[in-house]
Amino acid sequence: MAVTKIIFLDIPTVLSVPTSPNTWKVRLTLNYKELTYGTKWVETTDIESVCKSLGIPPTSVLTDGTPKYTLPALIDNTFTPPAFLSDSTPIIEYLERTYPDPDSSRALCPPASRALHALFEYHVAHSITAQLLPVMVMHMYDKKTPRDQVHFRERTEAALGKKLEDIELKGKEREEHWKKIEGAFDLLETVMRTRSGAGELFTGPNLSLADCTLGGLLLALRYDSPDEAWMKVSSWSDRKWIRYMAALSKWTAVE
Ligand SMILES: N[C@@H](CCC(=O)N[C@@H](CS)C(=O)NCC(=O)O)C(=O)O
Repeated sequence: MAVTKIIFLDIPTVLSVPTSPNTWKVRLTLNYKELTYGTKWVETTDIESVCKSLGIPPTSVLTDGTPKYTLPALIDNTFTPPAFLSDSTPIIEYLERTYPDPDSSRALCPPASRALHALFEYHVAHSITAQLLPVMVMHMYDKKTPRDQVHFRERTEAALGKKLEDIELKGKEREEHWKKIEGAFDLLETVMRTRSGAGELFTGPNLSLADCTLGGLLLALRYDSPDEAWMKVSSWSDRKWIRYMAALSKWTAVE
């Protein structure tokens, strides 16, 4: 039996699938590259202690100077010394460098595209991801494991000074907020329509780093909130996002 040398750290939920957009971004890459890997499931509550014990680096530093640890993370034991990685984009760049596809048209993030990809990530983070909490907070909470629910409630309520239930927008305000998010998705669809050639993804039929980012976000919305977020998103942009997810489905397996 082949020994699994790549260990991918992801966050469990009460579903049979993860719901973190950032971990999905790397899982899509691993599946697209057909790499053999095993998942180590780590609840959010344990990310810091597990990463420290394994030697995985933090991804940022908090205002008080404490290092912050996040998932996804990845350990690659294929080489000596092994690679210990965190942060989705650097992990994907490592996988791309270390396991390049012989067909260069299948490259996820050629070095010449890095600046455009960085701009894309910035745009999605600000126009979509940063807008989601007031309409997604309880859906996110519901899908977390019982331990992570306690951890998420404590940290989010302390950071925002409100109960989770009061962060959630209701009624007209909620619908207006969704409309704003719809506008951001429509803009992406308009831009994607300017591309010639076949395929629903950003650069055609093959995956790019931009698709890992957007695809990870769409998967998170679909699994965290099938009855609200995904119902809405799937009706937007002339049903573009249904076709987009169908194109992505080849790479969404969770072993
Ligand atoms: N820049 C990081 C961000 C990763 C991130 O924020 N991950 C979240 C899960 S989606 C996390 O690990 N949160 C743990 C925490 O906040 O303690 C990346 O792109 O990987």
